[in-house]
Amino acid sequence: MGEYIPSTWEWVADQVELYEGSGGTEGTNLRDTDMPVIIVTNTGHKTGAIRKTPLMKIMDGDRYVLIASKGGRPVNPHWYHNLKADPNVEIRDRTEVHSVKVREVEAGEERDRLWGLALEAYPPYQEYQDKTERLIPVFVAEAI
Ligand code: F42
Repeated sequence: MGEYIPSTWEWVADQVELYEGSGGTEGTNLRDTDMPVIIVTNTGHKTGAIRKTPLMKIMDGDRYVLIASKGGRPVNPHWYHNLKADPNVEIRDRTEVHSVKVREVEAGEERDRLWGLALEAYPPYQEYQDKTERLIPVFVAEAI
């Protein structure tokens, strides 16, 4: 693993610093909301750098669901490519850190069900999907 390179989006890098710096006791919600956030530690597939990506906390039972929405921008987030290259990531959920293996859930029944759970937890995902041609990728994380 390389060294940690913070997100180029300052508000994101700031949230990671507060979340991790407080051992998962502060900065654990989406700013100005009470919606819980997790942090996915992944490996940059080009740089080998450690990347830390806050995402909304979406659960399917005891499995985490990761939504590569990037606010509905036309291209997938960089972290999407990192997870495809190396699905072994760590998920920090407040004070707990889980080692998991993620897999992308292709279009179909399972994805529809998971997308429904995502919308329940964070309705703006639908606005993001309406903004872009790309089908927003859905990952499910299974404990190793
Ligand atoms: N993003 C989501 O997609 N879904 C969410 O549910 C979500 C929730 C959320 C909650 C709180 C918060 O603070 C942020 C939240 N975000 C959410 C934003 C998320 O954390 C990411 O910032 C966002 O999805 C964009 O991801 P990104 O990986 O495109 O990040 C950019 C800004 C970035 O860091 N780019 C780096 C750069 O230097 O430009 C490169 C990052 C990288 O991983 N590079 C790879 C490498 O090898 O190091 C190469 C990757 C490649 O493209 O091949």
